Amino acid sequence: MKKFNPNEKNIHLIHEKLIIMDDKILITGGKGLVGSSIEKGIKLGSEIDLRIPEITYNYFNYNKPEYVIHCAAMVGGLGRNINYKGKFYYDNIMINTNVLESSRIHDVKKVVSFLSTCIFPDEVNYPLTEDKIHLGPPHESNYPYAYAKRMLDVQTRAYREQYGLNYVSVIPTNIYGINDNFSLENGHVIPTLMHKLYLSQTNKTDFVVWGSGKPLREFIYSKDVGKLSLWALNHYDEDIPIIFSPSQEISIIDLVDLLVKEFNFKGKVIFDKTKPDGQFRKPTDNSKLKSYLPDFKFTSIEDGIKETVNWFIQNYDNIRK
Ligand code: GFB
Repeated sequence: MKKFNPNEKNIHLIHEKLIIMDDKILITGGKGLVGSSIEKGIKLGSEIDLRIPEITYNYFNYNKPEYVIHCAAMVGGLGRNINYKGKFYYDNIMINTNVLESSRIHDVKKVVSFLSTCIFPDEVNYPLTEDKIHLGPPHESNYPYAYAKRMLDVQTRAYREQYGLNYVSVIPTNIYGINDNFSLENGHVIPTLMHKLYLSQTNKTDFVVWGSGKPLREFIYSKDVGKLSLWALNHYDEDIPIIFSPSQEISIIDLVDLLVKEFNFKGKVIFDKTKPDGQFRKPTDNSKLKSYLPDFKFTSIEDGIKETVNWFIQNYDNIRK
């Protein structure tokens, strides 16, 4: 642990625990699902276009953040990934490259970057562990996003090696929660199905779900990701990424049952098999995280969905949709 320097205003040692002061942490993508769940830091939204090197550089030059939690990305559900493959590659490779390079040039002490479990190979021995990221091609539905995120892992490790920078990355599974994007075309499965159910309830129409319902997914509540990313900023220093997941799978059919119950929906549920199922499953092994935080309590999917549905209904007029 670095010797305490009283002149250093933004770092305090409390009981040997490193506490980084609020105004020195920059949260890119700070107004999105993940960024807004982090209870610290300067929340940077899309008002600054991080795809443009000069704009990114000038922002860092002017604000001089000392720590960065890098959540900014072009994201979306299965449908958006399939329909915007070029943009998913370009936007994410540019945003990540600029944020890490501007961080390096402006002496940012630590960057925590976000990957996703969809970057893992589609065909690999399950469960997914951190050492398997580059062992084969990702699923064809989202390979541009997956490779751009894999390159964020590569850039992070390269900067550690050449510049000795303590930059790290984390791999959350599918995230859901308040402040999500509830778009019917571009959203992830949980927010999109919530929106569809709400409309079916209101308009007395059938509730149409994509695909067979057989795929399996793991979900983590955004507030848990917020806590874990601050933990990583303060305590995770390894060169390989770490998986953030409760490592519990649920089928889309069972997820639909949970949502139908939460909305007390009595109408017809239809599985539209003309729509894609995407990757069949992405089961993770979270024992690395457990080795650090054996007592971390993940929010149950029932509680997370209940809280998100209440927030969704109360904020319907102002949500992203
Ligand atoms: O959340 P989701 O869009 O992303 O879809 P992925 C998950 C599953 O939900 C798929 C089913 O099996 C879909 O077929 N599903 C059922 C629906 N109804 C719907 C619906 O109305 N909308 C959507 N979107 N899905 C993404 C990656 O994959 O996971 C991203 O493409 C990112 O890059 C994200 O990594 C976390 O889990 O299939």
